[in-house]
Amino acid sequence: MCATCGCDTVTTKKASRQVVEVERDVLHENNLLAERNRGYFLAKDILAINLVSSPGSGKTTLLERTLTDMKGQCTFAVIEGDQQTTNDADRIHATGTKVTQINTGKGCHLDAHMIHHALEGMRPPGESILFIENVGNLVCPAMFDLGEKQRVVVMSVTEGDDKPLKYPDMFYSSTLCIINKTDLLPYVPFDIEKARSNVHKVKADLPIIELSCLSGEGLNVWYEWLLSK
Ligand SMILES: Nc1nc2c(ncn2[C@@H]2O[C@H](COP(=O)(O)OP(=O)(O)O)[C@@H](O)[C@H]2O)c(=O)[nH]1
Ligand SMILES: [Mg+2]
Repeated sequence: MCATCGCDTVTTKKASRQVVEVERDVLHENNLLAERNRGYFLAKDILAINLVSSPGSGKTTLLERTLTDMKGQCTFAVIEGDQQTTNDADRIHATGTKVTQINTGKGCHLDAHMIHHALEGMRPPGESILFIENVGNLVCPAMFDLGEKQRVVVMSVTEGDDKPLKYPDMFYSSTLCIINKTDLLPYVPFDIEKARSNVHKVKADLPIIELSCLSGEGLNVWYEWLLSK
């Protein structure tokens, strides 16, 4: 069983009821804190963006490119979430951006409480964009509002075009879907038409941006999206 959010396959009715109750309490408390974070972001004019995906889809690479290419146009800060290591924070630090790493230990997602604490420590500048890179996982982070304004789900062409159907909560709760690693399309059996259709089966109006952090193709569309928010 997932230690933090209680996700599990439940076989008995009683166990099922208990899981639902625990889940309700945990999520209720999280939602209250998320509203506090949202108020903080609003007051300071901070655009908070929660980046969610399975591990390895390219979240940190997308941030490295964005922070470098848009330097001078916007002020950025980053909160990194991983179970262990400061690897991603080190990569972000190398771009010259203010960054805080949260290690969740056995936890499979960031929650609003962790973000609240990180904000107290880092005090991101006003009128900025705050990226929050969530723990790589297409399940639990969907349930935890962090107080963000935008939730961006990143899938990559090496993961298979069926992922939106398998993990619909993540795609449904997002406000943008990025399909990354399009440079690999000639080499993998990924049907991009089917992927688009699967995304829209889950959420008909979810915008999709196709890009490659490696070749840079499509990044301008992502930058335009960011500036429009
Ligand atoms: N071919 C290719 N590889 C990429 C691209 N974006 C990221 N990667 C690679 O994918 C791997 C995982 O990237 P990373 O940013 O650490 O993923 P994260 O776990 O989602 O943060 C790394 O080896 C990256 O170099 C891309 O657009 N094309
Ligand atoms: Mg990462």
